[in-house]
Amino acid sequence: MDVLEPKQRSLLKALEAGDRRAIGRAITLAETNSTRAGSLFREIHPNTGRGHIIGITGPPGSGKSTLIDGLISALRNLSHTVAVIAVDPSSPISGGAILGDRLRMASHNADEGVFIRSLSTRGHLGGLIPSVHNVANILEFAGFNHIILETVGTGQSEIEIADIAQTTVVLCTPGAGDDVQALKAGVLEIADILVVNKEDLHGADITVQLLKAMLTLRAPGHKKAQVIKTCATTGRGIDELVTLITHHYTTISRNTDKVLREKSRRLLATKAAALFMQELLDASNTELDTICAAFERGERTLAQCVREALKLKSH
Ligand SMILES: Nc1nc2c(ncn2[C@@H]2O[C@H](COP(=O)(O)OP(=O)(O)OP(=O)(O)O)[C@@H](O)[C@H]2O)c(=O)[nH]1
Ligand SMILES: [Mg+2]
Repeated sequence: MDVLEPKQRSLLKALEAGDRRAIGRAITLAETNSTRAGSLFREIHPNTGRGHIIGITGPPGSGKSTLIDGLISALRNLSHTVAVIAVDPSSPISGGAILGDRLRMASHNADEGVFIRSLSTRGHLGGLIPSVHNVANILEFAGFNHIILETVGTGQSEIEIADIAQTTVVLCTPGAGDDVQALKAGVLEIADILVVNKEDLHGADITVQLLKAMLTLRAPGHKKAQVIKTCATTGRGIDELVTLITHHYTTISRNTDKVLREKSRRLLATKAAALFMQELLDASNTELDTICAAFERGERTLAQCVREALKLKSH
């Protein structure tokens, strides 16, 4: 049982009360992945699981931030609180996109029931999972009903996000043949809801038909995904999207759902990989040096060395 330092104890109290500065401080701890944060997160974790984590992903410029802005308004009208984390897996915190996101959601700045933060995950060992997961937990602990994770759909990151989120929304735009093609590569598999945003542009209906056709090709027994059209700039379709998102949440059961169990397994595996990697890279690990030396001399294959390193771990 960890004993929290008095400073951490008071941070925890402030967090529970939803204090915004405390939330900011805790997120910074999660971002820097500091070892001191470990005991804090162990305290937070059992008290999470009450928030609905929604992943929103899609190609650059497909309208994710604009749509989220509309979602925030719709959820606030229902008196729900909303936190948004714009996850940027590639670039360090800088002006550009992050500033754009802030401006796009600026109308909610003065609202106590809304919290928006960008998270740079570049340089994190083992992908995004450890920090994003901790940040989502912090926001749940601070009492937010919905935690929206925005991430650009460029590869692995959105698939990782889908393991954290209970509901995953994938955006694309009409007529963007390349976007729809790109969806094939795994992203379609993670979608609970597919949104054709920018429905005001030509070809939205064809894109919807195309996506529905692609969905029928998913593996049998695969979860059903809904397809809808939205126009984020005018707000058309957003109420329907909120209905689909909340409905999806109520239909999944956290403990028994097969899909959730798969997610938990992947989450666990990713976290384990990150922790193991950290240990392996620890310079004081002399036993590992022996294994490395055998590899360098060509006495063992890489796979054999990995197995030996894993054995070290279980001792
Ligand atoms: N015509 C039209 N334009 C839209 C719609 N939704 C968003 N846009 C515009 O598309 C552009 C990109 O929107 P963003 O919300 O920044 O897109 P994003 O997916 O968050 O972009 P990144 O975070 O950079 O990947 C902006 O100029 C929006 O005004 C829509 O429904 N119709
Ligand atoms: Mg954006």
